[in-house]
Amino acid sequence: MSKIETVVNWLQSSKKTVVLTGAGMSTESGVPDFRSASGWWTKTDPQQVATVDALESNYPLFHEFYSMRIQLLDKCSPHKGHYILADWEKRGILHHIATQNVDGFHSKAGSRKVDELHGSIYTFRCHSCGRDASKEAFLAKERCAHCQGYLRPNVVLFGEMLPENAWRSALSNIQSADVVIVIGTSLEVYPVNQLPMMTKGKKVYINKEAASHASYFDCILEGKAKEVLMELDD
Ligand code: BV8
Ligand code: ZN
Repeated sequence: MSKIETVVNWLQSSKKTVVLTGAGMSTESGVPDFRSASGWWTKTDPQQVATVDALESNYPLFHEFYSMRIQLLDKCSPHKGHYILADWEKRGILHHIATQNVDGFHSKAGSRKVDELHGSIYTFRCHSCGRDASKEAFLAKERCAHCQGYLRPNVVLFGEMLPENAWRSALSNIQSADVVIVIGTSLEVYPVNQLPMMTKGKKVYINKEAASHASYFDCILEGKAKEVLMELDD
């Protein structure tokens, strides 16, 4: 039996299937990932743009990095793989998605049960007083109308805590799953990289290259997320 047939059998007999995604889930939508050859962190030092210190000590660079990503994302959209996962939720094959992605593509494709572990690049707040802010105000580099503080997207920067509810939900869903499918992540970022170790039963890893975390996975499907999901969905 091929690996794909094995995973399809797991999906059909699983009572609870959870998917964990990273930036490799969106590269086929035209959105760069972070750590592969064409990733953001090969061109930009994350310490210079994706930390609280970067925001507070070099706001122009922080603002330029996130504005550029928002403008790129505005031109991209979910691909077939996102829609397959949304359809699996409707058909009762998939029960929950935990994503590190901030692009909102799973929800845009119709998935309803999605935990955004690293927040969203599409909602904004004042970094000082926490008041909500608009995308237009952020892109126009306006200051907070209430306290003149810096505006920022609601992404989780390095050193910041993950959203409590999303983290707890992802933890309990993955721990109680029969099958966990991990798609398009290097699993380099803590604490999300702890999740695969907390699973029992069957775990599937879909990346372009073999997982450096192979020991956590019962099956490694090489290949691109969209292609593999389309094969699994046939
Ligand atoms: C926390 C901002 C406490 C949002 C991101 C020293 C100093 C400070 C902190 C630390 C430190 N050492 C460790 C830490 C903790 C730190 C961390 O892990 N740093 C590491 C990297 C050194 N973590 C944190 O600070 C986190 N907070 O720890 O708080 C805490 C404790 C307990 C419980 C809760 C909290 C905050 C982490 C979030 C940081 N924010 N970015 C943004 O701008 O997007 S991280 C950044 O990496 C993104 O958010 C991204 O989602 C995340 C993970 O990356 P991946 O999604 O895995 O992407 P990557 O490119 O790495 O991999 C893609 C893979 O897909 C590749 O393997 C590629 O081959 C593959 N692929 C590509 N295309 C495809 C494909 N596969 C299939 N198909 C394809 N088509
Ligand atoms: Zn404010």
